[in-house]
Amino acid sequence: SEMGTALVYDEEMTRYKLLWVDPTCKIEVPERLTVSHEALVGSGLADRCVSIPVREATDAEILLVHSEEYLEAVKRTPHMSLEDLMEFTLQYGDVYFHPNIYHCARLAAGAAMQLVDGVVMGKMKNGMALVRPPGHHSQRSAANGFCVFNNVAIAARYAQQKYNIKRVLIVDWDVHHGQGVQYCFEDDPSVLYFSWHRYEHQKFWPNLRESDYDSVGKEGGAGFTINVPWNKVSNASNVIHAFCPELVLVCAGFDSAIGDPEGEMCATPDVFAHLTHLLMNLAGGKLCVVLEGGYNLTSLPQSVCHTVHTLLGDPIPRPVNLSGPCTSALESLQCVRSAHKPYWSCLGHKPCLYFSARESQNITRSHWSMGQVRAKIILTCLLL
Ligand code: X5A
Ligand code: ZN
Repeated sequence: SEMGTALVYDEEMTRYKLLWVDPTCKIEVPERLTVSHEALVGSGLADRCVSIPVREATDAEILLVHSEEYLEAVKRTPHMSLEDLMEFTLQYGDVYFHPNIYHCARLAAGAAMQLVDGVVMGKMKNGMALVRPPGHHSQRSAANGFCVFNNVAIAARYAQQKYNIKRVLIVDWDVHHGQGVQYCFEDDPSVLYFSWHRYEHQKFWPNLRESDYDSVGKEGGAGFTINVPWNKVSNASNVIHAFCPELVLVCAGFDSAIGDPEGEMCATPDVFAHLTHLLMNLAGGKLCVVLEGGYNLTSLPQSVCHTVHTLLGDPIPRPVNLSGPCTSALESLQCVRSAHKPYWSCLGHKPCLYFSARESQNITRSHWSMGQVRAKIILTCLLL
């Protein structure tokens, strides 16, 4: 259908897995993709989308973000013995290699670009790419955090180069900080990177100093990196509108969803309908959602379905009550705001946040409800 919602998926990306024992990596399984796709098919959502085939990213496209040495090194992995693969893996953090992961990583980056092609050329209004491996932790010369090539960063550069798009917004709602995306664009004002992530004063992976709110970008890109470490919050929607993106890409991790073994949060899957809905109001609706994390095989497919439902224009579930975050989150809001004030005149006025003290207390007490708090904070920062 014309101007519909694109779905980019290929079963080939399920054909790699962890071949040795590694407790850190065992959650990144092929079933993440199969259950998500089956849920879209079973609910009739897949039929309502326009299927776009994947393709392999070319060398030149991968080199938009990665170094030649790194690409050449990864290219050798399909021919390695198990022993060599294990050794190759050891130089990177929280990632594994497999003889077929290089092929899948090329397809994952290619899928993100296929989605950009469809949306930017106006064949579809928006869309989602279901991919493995994820991308947002991978860096110029490093695999990291289950990621090999930085799918969304490559897609952003591709959109700029091929379609002359000047301003790309990347929203990262994965529970982890996408440091790979941040490094790629930290000195570049043409890509605004906005990430919410669990941080816990550097106790949560990837445990980086530069994931904090005071990393705002460098040189010409100062003000164009916005980090909202959990449980700190910013009124960033003014900034996002002032930036006036021509294209919005989402690093869509669903590892903040309920029951996720990695995120340990409890956002209900309908939260992702709201996030999607809010982002659909930017860039004339040009929205490309690309899968990153999400490791609970029940909540992941539900979250994916909520996202695609919303992309298709179906009514969103009743809005969650926006009564708001705790005092420490409000304090942190001020931190993010003051860190960004030198760069954005729209941050000059005070945000008006309305919260009930009773609920704030309830939600700050138990770890279990952190996801709910996070959901509210996210919605609050986007709505204001
Ligand atoms: C894409 C993603 C998480 C890696 C966690 C490693 N990666 N502890 O969610
Ligand atoms: Zn993640």
